[in-house]
Amino acid sequence: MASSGNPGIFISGVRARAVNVPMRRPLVTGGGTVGSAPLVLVDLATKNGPTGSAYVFTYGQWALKPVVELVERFGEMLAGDALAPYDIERKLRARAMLIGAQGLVAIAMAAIDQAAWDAFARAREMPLARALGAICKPIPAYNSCGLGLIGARKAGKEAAELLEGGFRAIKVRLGYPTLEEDLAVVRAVLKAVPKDVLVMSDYNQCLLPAEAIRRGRALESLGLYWIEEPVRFDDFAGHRAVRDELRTAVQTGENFWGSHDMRKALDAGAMDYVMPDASKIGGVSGWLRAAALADAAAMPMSSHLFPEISAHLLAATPTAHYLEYVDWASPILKQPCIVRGGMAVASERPGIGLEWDEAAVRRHAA
Ligand code: SMN
Ligand code: MG
Repeated sequence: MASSGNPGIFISGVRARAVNVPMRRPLVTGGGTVGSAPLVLVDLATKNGPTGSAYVFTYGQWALKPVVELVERFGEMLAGDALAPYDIERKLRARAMLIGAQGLVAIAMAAIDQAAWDAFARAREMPLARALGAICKPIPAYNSCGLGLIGARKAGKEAAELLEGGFRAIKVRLGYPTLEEDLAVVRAVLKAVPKDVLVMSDYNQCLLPAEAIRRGRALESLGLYWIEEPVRFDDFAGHRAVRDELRTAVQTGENFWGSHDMRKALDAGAMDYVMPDASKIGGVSGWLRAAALADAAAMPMSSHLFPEISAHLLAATPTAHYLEYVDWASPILKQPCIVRGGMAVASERPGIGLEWDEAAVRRHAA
Protein backbone atom coordinates (compact mmCIF):
# COMPACT_ATOMS: atom_id res chain seq x y z
CA MET A 1 0.00 0.00 0.00
CA ALA A 2 1.27 3.48 -0.76
CA SER A 3 2.34 5.33 2.36
CA SER A 4 0.11 8.21 3.37
CA GLY A 5 1.40 11.73 3.96
CA ASN A 6 5.05 12.44 3.41
CA PRO A 7 6.61 9.84 1.14
CA GLY A 8 9.91 10.01 3.03
CA ILE A 9 11.89 12.27 0.72
CA PHE A 10 14.41 14.55 2.42
CA ILE A 11 16.53 17.46 1.26
CA SER A 12 20.20 16.54 1.00
CA GLY A 13 21.71 19.69 -0.48
CA VAL A 14 21.16 22.73 -2.67
CA ARG A 15 23.50 23.94 -5.39
CA ALA A 16 23.26 27.36 -7.03
CA ARG A 17 25.13 28.52 -10.15
CA ALA A 18 25.26 31.91 -11.83
CA VAL A 19 25.01 32.43 -15.57
CA ASN A 20 24.78 35.57 -17.64
CA VAL A 21 22.90 34.85 -20.85
CA PRO A 22 23.07 37.26 -23.80
CA MET A 23 19.69 38.63 -24.93
CA ARG A 24 18.70 38.89 -28.58
CA ARG A 25 17.10 42.25 -27.91
CA PRO A 26 18.44 44.03 -24.83
CA LEU A 27 15.60 45.87 -23.11
CA VAL A 28 15.63 49.55 -22.18
CA THR A 29 12.65 50.35 -19.94
CA GLY A 30 11.39 53.41 -18.10
CA GLY A 31 12.73 51.80 -14.94
CA GLY A 32 16.20 50.75 -16.10
CA THR A 33 18.02 48.66 -18.69
CA VAL A 34 18.34 44.90 -18.91
CA GLY A 35 21.20 44.17 -21.31
CA SER A 36 21.57 40.45 -20.59
CA ALA A 37 19.79 37.83 -18.52
CA PRO A 38 21.59 37.21 -15.23
CA LEU A 39 20.15 33.92 -13.94
CA VAL A 40 20.76 31.78 -10.88
CA LEU A 41 20.20 28.08 -11.57
CA VAL A 42 19.23 26.05 -8.54
CA ASP A 43 19.37 22.26 -8.08
CA LEU A 44 17.87 20.87 -4.89
CA ALA A 45 19.08 17.31 -4.30
CA THR A 46 17.06 14.87 -2.21
CA LYS A 47 17.52 11.58 -0.41
CA ASN A 48 15.05 8.94 -1.72
CA GLY A 49 13.81 11.25 -4.45
CA PRO A 50 14.62 13.26 -7.58
CA THR A 51 16.57 16.51 -7.83
CA GLY A 52 14.42 19.61 -8.25
CA SER A 53 15.52 22.46 -10.54
CA ALA A 54 14.47 26.07 -10.94
CA TYR A 55 15.95 29.41 -11.97
CA VAL A 56 15.52 33.01 -10.91
CA PHE A 57 16.40 36.28 -12.61
CA THR A 58 18.51 38.88 -10.77
CA TYR A 59 17.99 41.86 -13.15
CA GLY A 60 21.65 42.94 -12.75
CA GLN A 61 24.86 40.90 -12.82
CA TRP A 62 25.90 42.52 -9.54
CA ALA A 63 23.15 40.57 -7.74
CA LEU A 64 24.16 37.13 -9.04
CA LYS A 65 26.74 36.22 -6.38
CA PRO A 66 24.66 37.46 -3.42
CA VAL A 67 21.67 35.36 -4.60
CA VAL A 68 23.88 32.28 -5.15
CA GLU A 69 25.21 32.75 -1.62
CA LEU A 70 21.73 33.19 -0.10
CA VAL A 71 20.34 30.12 -1.89
CA GLU A 72 23.25 27.97 -0.69
CA ARG A 73 22.99 29.25 2.92
CA PHE A 74 19.22 28.52 2.88
CA GLY A 75 20.02 25.07 1.48
CA GLU A 76 22.30 24.39 4.45
CA MET A 77 19.49 25.35 6.84
CA LEU A 78 17.21 22.81 5.12
CA ALA A 79 19.56 19.81 4.95
CA GLY A 80 17.76 16.73 6.30
CA ASP A 81 14.29 18.38 6.24
CA ALA A 82 11.29 16.74 4.56
CA LEU A 83 10.53 17.69 0.96
CA ALA A 84 7.40 19.61 2.01
CA PRO A 85 7.34 22.99 0.21
CA TYR A 86 5.00 24.76 2.64
CA ASP A 87 7.05 23.68 5.65
CA ILE A 88 10.26 24.67 3.91
CA GLU A 89 8.73 28.08 3.25
CA ARG A 90 7.58 28.43 6.85
CA LYS A 91 11.08 27.66 8.16
CA LEU A 92 12.84 30.09 5.82
CA ARG A 93 10.29 32.84 6.50
CA ALA A 94 10.85 32.42 10.25
CA ARG A 95 14.63 32.69 9.73
CA ALA A 96 14.17 35.82 7.63
CA MET A 97 11.61 37.52 9.89
CA LEU A 98 14.02 40.09 11.31
CA ILE A 99 15.76 41.04 8.06
CA GLY A 100 12.53 40.90 6.01
CA ALA A 101 11.50 38.53 3.21
CA GLN A 102 11.84 40.97 0.33
CA GLY A 103 14.33 41.75 -2.40
CA LEU A 104 17.19 39.30 -2.89
CA VAL A 105 16.20 37.35 0.24
CA ALA A 106 12.72 36.74 -1.20
CA ILE A 107 14.12 35.84 -4.63
CA ALA A 108 16.50 33.28 -3.09
CA MET A 109 13.65 31.83 -1.00
CA ALA A 110 11.45 31.56 -4.10
CA ALA A 111 14.22 29.75 -5.97
CA ILE A 112 14.28 27.13 -3.21
CA ASP A 113 10.47 26.94 -3.16
CA GLN A 114 10.26 26.39 -6.91
CA ALA A 115 13.01 23.75 -6.88
CA ALA A 116 11.24 22.01 -3.96
CA TRP A 117 7.92 21.97 -5.84
CA ASP A 118 9.76 20.73 -8.93
CA ALA A 119 11.19 17.80 -6.94
CA PHE A 120 7.76 17.23 -5.35
CA ALA A 121 6.11 16.95 -8.79
CA ARG A 122 8.97 14.87 -10.26
CA ALA A 123 8.67 12.44 -7.33
CA ARG A 124 5.06 11.91 -8.43
CA GLU A 125 6.16 11.69 -12.07
CA MET A 126 3.77 14.48 -12.97
CA PRO A 127 4.17 17.84 -14.68
CA LEU A 128 3.92 20.58 -12.04
CA ALA A 129 0.48 21.66 -13.31
CA ARG A 130 -0.85 18.12 -12.81
CA ALA A 131 0.73 17.85 -9.36
CA LEU A 132 -1.25 21.03 -8.55
CA GLY A 133 -4.42 19.37 -9.81
CA ALA A 134 -4.65 21.00 -13.24
CA ILE A 135 -4.18 19.78 -16.80
CA CYS A 136 -1.48 21.38 -18.98
CA LYS A 137 -3.93 23.50 -20.93
CA PRO A 138 -2.90 26.17 -23.48
CA ILE A 139 -2.58 29.71 -22.08
CA PRO A 140 -2.75 32.83 -24.30
CA ALA A 141 0.70 34.40 -24.46
CA TYR A 142 2.01 37.81 -25.47
CA ASN A 143 5.46 38.35 -26.88
CA SER A 144 7.53 40.52 -24.57
CA CYS A 145 10.94 39.76 -26.12
CA GLY A 146 11.53 43.29 -27.32
CA LEU A 147 9.93 46.70 -27.77
CA GLY A 148 12.07 48.41 -25.20
CA LEU A 149 12.51 52.19 -25.50
CA ILE A 150 13.88 52.10 -29.07
CA GLY A 151 11.97 54.91 -30.76
CA ALA A 152 9.04 54.91 -33.18
CA ARG A 153 10.93 53.88 -36.34
CA LYS A 154 12.48 50.76 -34.84
CA ALA A 155 9.37 49.96 -32.76
CA GLY A 156 7.16 49.51 -35.84
CA LYS A 157 9.61 47.06 -37.40
CA GLU A 158 10.14 45.16 -34.16
CA ALA A 159 6.41 44.92 -33.45
CA ALA A 160 5.91 43.08 -36.75
CA GLU A 161 8.84 40.77 -35.98
CA LEU A 162 7.36 39.87 -32.58
CA LEU A 163 4.29 38.38 -34.29
CA GLU A 164 6.46 35.71 -35.96
CA GLY A 165 5.50 32.28 -34.70
CA GLY A 166 1.83 33.18 -34.38
CA PHE A 167 1.69 35.66 -31.48
CA ARG A 168 -1.47 37.77 -31.38
CA ALA A 169 -0.38 40.06 -28.51
CA ILE A 170 2.76 42.10 -27.79
CA LYS A 171 3.94 44.60 -25.17
CA VAL A 172 5.52 47.98 -25.80
CA ARG A 173 7.58 49.86 -23.18
CA LEU A 174 6.64 53.49 -22.72
CA GLY A 175 7.99 56.36 -20.64
CA TYR A 176 9.88 58.36 -23.28
CA PRO A 177 10.94 61.86 -22.24
CA THR A 178 7.74 63.29 -23.76
CA LEU A 179 4.12 62.25 -24.23
CA GLU A 180 4.48 63.00 -27.95
CA GLU A 181 7.16 60.30 -28.24
CA ASP A 182 4.97 57.79 -26.37
CA LEU A 183 2.14 58.57 -28.78
CA ALA A 184 4.38 58.26 -31.84
CA VAL A 185 5.68 54.87 -30.70
CA VAL A 186 2.22 53.46 -29.97
CA ARG A 187 0.94 54.73 -33.33
CA ALA A 188 3.92 53.14 -35.12
CA VAL A 189 3.35 49.82 -33.37
CA LEU A 190 -0.39 49.81 -34.12
CA LYS A 191 0.28 50.65 -37.76
CA ALA A 192 2.69 47.74 -38.09
CA VAL A 193 0.40 44.99 -36.78
CA PRO A 194 -3.04 43.68 -37.79
CA LYS A 195 -6.01 45.37 -36.10
CA ASP A 196 -6.92 42.41 -33.91
CA VAL A 197 -3.46 42.14 -32.30
CA LEU A 198 -3.54 43.21 -28.65
CA VAL A 199 -0.95 45.78 -27.63
CA MET A 200 -0.11 45.96 -23.94
CA SER A 201 2.04 48.82 -22.58
CA ASP A 202 4.42 49.16 -19.64
CA TYR A 203 5.72 52.32 -17.93
CA ASN A 204 7.90 50.45 -15.40
CA GLN A 205 6.92 52.82 -12.56
CA CYS A 206 8.47 55.89 -14.18
CA LEU A 207 5.65 58.47 -13.88
CA LEU A 208 4.01 60.44 -11.08
CA PRO A 209 0.22 60.06 -10.89
CA ALA A 210 -0.66 63.43 -12.48
CA GLU A 211 1.59 62.77 -15.49
CA ALA A 212 0.35 59.18 -15.74
CA ILE A 213 -3.22 60.51 -15.96
CA ARG A 214 -2.23 63.09 -18.60
CA ARG A 215 -0.45 60.48 -20.74
CA GLY A 216 -3.08 57.81 -20.14
CA ARG A 217 -5.84 60.17 -21.32
CA ALA A 218 -3.91 61.10 -24.46
CA LEU A 219 -3.32 57.41 -25.23
CA GLU A 220 -6.88 56.38 -24.47
CA SER A 221 -8.31 56.52 -27.98
CA LEU A 222 -5.50 54.32 -29.36
CA GLY A 223 -6.92 51.27 -27.60
CA LEU A 224 -3.98 49.88 -25.61
CA TYR A 225 -5.02 46.64 -23.90
CA TRP A 226 -3.48 47.66 -20.59
CA ILE A 227 -1.20 50.25 -19.02
CA GLU A 228 1.26 48.58 -16.66
CA GLU A 229 2.94 50.08 -13.60
CA PRO A 230 2.27 53.71 -14.57
CA VAL A 231 3.57 54.84 -11.16
CA ARG A 232 5.69 53.42 -8.31
CA PHE A 233 4.61 49.82 -7.70
CA ASP A 234 3.87 50.48 -4.01
CA ASP A 235 1.88 53.67 -4.64
CA PHE A 236 -1.47 51.91 -4.55
CA ALA A 237 -3.37 55.18 -4.07
CA GLY A 238 -1.56 56.55 -7.12
CA HIS A 239 -2.51 53.51 -9.18
CA ARG A 240 -6.09 53.95 -8.03
CA ALA A 241 -6.10 57.63 -9.02
CA VAL A 242 -4.85 56.72 -12.51
CA ARG A 243 -7.40 53.93 -12.79
CA ASP A 244 -10.25 56.25 -11.80
CA GLU A 245 -9.40 58.64 -14.63
CA LEU A 246 -8.95 56.11 -17.45
CA ARG A 247 -11.02 53.62 -19.36
CA THR A 248 -7.86 51.68 -20.26
CA ALA A 249 -7.18 48.85 -17.80
CA VAL A 250 -4.40 49.37 -15.26
CA GLN A 251 -2.13 46.35 -14.80
CA THR A 252 0.36 45.81 -11.98
CA GLY A 253 1.83 43.16 -9.67
CA GLU A 254 5.31 42.17 -10.89
CA ASN A 255 6.77 43.89 -7.84
CA PHE A 256 4.48 42.44 -5.19
CA TRP A 257 6.63 40.79 -2.54
CA GLY A 258 4.13 38.13 -1.60
CA SER A 259 0.37 37.80 -1.43
CA HIS A 260 0.18 40.28 1.45
CA ASP A 261 1.26 43.10 -0.89
CA MET A 262 -1.35 41.91 -3.35
CA ARG A 263 -4.06 42.01 -0.72
CA LYS A 264 -3.18 45.61 0.13
CA ALA A 265 -3.28 46.55 -3.56
CA LEU A 266 -6.67 44.87 -3.93
CA ASP A 267 -7.97 46.67 -0.84
CA ALA A 268 -6.82 49.97 -2.39
CA GLY A 269 -8.50 49.20 -5.73
CA ALA A 270 -5.11 49.72 -7.38
CA MET A 271 -5.62 47.67 -10.53
CA ASP A 272 -7.96 46.08 -13.05
CA TYR A 273 -5.55 43.24 -13.85
CA VAL A 274 -2.81 41.61 -11.79
CA MET A 275 0.45 39.99 -12.91
CA PRO A 276 2.54 38.50 -10.10
CA ASP A 277 6.10 37.40 -10.75
CA ALA A 278 6.72 33.76 -9.81
CA SER A 279 9.89 34.66 -7.94
CA LYS A 280 8.89 37.93 -6.23
CA ILE A 281 5.45 36.63 -5.16
CA GLY A 282 7.05 33.70 -3.30
CA GLY A 283 7.50 30.85 -5.76
CA VAL A 284 4.80 28.27 -6.35
CA SER A 285 3.55 28.56 -2.75
CA GLY A 286 3.17 32.34 -2.95
CA TRP A 287 1.65 32.17 -6.44
CA LEU A 288 -1.09 29.80 -5.33
CA ARG A 289 -2.10 32.19 -2.53
CA ALA A 290 -2.08 35.12 -4.96
CA ALA A 291 -4.23 33.08 -7.37
CA ALA A 292 -6.75 32.49 -4.59
CA LEU A 293 -6.92 36.25 -3.92
CA ALA A 294 -7.37 37.01 -7.62
CA ASP A 295 -10.13 34.42 -7.81
CA ALA A 296 -11.93 35.89 -4.80
CA ALA A 297 -11.64 39.36 -6.37
CA ALA A 298 -12.71 38.10 -9.84
CA MET A 299 -9.52 39.63 -11.20
CA PRO A 300 -7.77 38.43 -14.37
CA MET A 301 -4.25 37.25 -13.44
CA SER A 302 -1.29 37.18 -15.80
CA SER A 303 2.32 36.14 -15.25
CA HIS A 304 5.57 38.10 -15.31
CA LEU A 305 8.66 36.55 -16.97
CA PHE A 306 9.52 32.84 -16.31
CA PRO A 307 7.26 31.40 -19.04
CA GLU A 308 8.33 27.80 -18.27
CA ILE A 309 6.96 27.70 -14.71
CA SER A 310 4.26 30.31 -15.36
CA ALA A 311 2.59 28.02 -17.92
CA HIS A 312 2.09 25.48 -15.11
CA LEU A 313 1.00 28.09 -12.58
CA LEU A 314 -1.51 29.76 -14.90
CA ALA A 315 -2.97 26.33 -15.73
CA ALA A 316 -3.84 26.08 -12.02
CA THR A 317 -5.04 29.72 -11.73
CA PRO A 318 -8.85 30.15 -11.80
CA THR A 319 -8.69 33.63 -13.38
CA ALA A 320 -5.73 32.94 -15.71
CA HIS A 321 -5.33 35.74 -18.25
CA TYR A 322 -2.05 36.19 -20.20
CA LEU A 323 1.36 34.56 -20.02
CA GLU A 324 4.26 36.95 -20.61
CA TYR A 325 6.61 35.22 -23.04
CA VAL A 326 10.33 36.00 -22.94
CA ASP A 327 13.01 33.73 -24.39
CA TRP A 328 15.73 34.84 -22.00
CA ALA A 329 16.46 31.43 -20.42
CA SER A 330 16.04 29.48 -23.69
CA PRO A 331 19.79 29.38 -24.55
CA ILE A 332 20.60 27.37 -21.38
CA LEU A 333 17.60 24.99 -21.57
CA LYS A 334 17.51 21.69 -23.45
CA GLN A 335 13.78 22.16 -24.11
CA PRO A 336 12.86 25.84 -24.17
CA CYS A 337 9.27 26.98 -23.63
CA ILE A 338 7.28 26.77 -26.85
CA VAL A 339 4.43 29.03 -27.95
CA ARG A 340 2.26 27.86 -30.85
CA GLY A 341 -0.46 29.94 -32.44
CA GLY A 342 -0.08 32.46 -29.64
CA MET A 343 -0.67 29.87 -26.92
CA ALA A 344 1.87 28.59 -24.39
CA VAL A 345 1.52 25.06 -23.08
CA ALA A 346 3.23 23.78 -19.95
CA SER A 347 5.78 21.03 -20.50
CA GLU A 348 4.42 17.49 -20.09
CA ARG A 349 7.73 16.36 -18.60
CA PRO A 350 7.80 15.71 -14.85
CA GLY A 351 8.09 18.86 -12.72
CA ILE A 352 8.52 22.27 -14.32
CA GLY A 353 10.29 20.54 -17.21
CA LEU A 354 13.59 22.40 -16.94
CA GLU A 355 16.69 20.55 -18.08
CA TRP A 356 19.95 22.50 -18.15
CA ASP A 357 22.00 22.44 -21.34
CA GLU A 358 25.24 21.94 -19.40
CA ALA A 359 27.51 22.97 -22.29
CA ALA A 360 25.58 26.26 -22.61
CA VAL A 361 25.62 26.72 -18.83
CA ARG A 362 29.44 26.40 -18.89
CA ARG A 363 29.67 28.83 -21.79
CA HIS A 364 27.63 31.47 -19.97
CA ALA A 365 28.98 30.87 -16.45
CA ALA A 366 29.25 34.16 -14.52
C1 SMN B 1 10.36 44.05 -17.38
C2 SMN B 1 10.62 42.88 -16.80
C3 SMN B 1 11.94 42.48 -16.57
C4 SMN B 1 12.96 43.25 -16.94
C5 SMN B 1 12.68 44.44 -17.52
C6 SMN B 1 11.37 44.84 -17.72
C7 SMN B 1 8.94 44.55 -17.60
C8 SMN B 1 7.94 43.51 -18.02
O1 SMN B 1 8.47 45.21 -16.47
O2 SMN B 1 6.89 43.51 -17.41
O3 SMN B 1 8.21 42.78 -18.95
MG1 MG C 1 6.40 45.24 -16.37
